Amino acid sequence: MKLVISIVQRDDADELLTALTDAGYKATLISTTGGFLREGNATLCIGTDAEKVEEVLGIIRENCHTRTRYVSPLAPLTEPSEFYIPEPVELEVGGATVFVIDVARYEKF
Ligand code: 2BA
Repeated sequence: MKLVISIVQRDDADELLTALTDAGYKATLISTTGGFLREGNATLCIGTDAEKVEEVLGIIRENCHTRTRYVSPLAPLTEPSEFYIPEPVELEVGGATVFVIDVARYEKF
């Protein structure tokens, strides 16, 4: 058995969850925060048989979209007389960051 951990953008999470459950997969949605942007994102945990992982990855690929974000970097420490005009930096965020890990044991009580 494998555990697919997929970090996605919040805007894609509902659609992805629906597509996964419609295809018969069980999933848990956790609200998470990205360490770099410090913005909310979503993490889905999907436990499934090893031979189903590629299908799960296909569903994730179809339902998660890359978006461009512009972020203003923090001002460096400057002398009071110096002006700092921040240049927005372009970032490509998502579609999905996925980890597939082996499950040592799976129990349901
Ligand atoms: P964040 O950490 O908020 O990162 C959002 C986006 O900012 C990233 O998109 C990437 O384009 C950029 N970014 C992240 N760290 C950076 C850095 N040190 N320098 C420059 N740009 C940086 P994605 O790569 O698509 O990542 C989206 C979210 O997936 C991340 O949100 C984080 O929550 C998660 N993630 C990505 N890689 C991860 C990893 N190796 N381990 C754990 N979580 C990860």
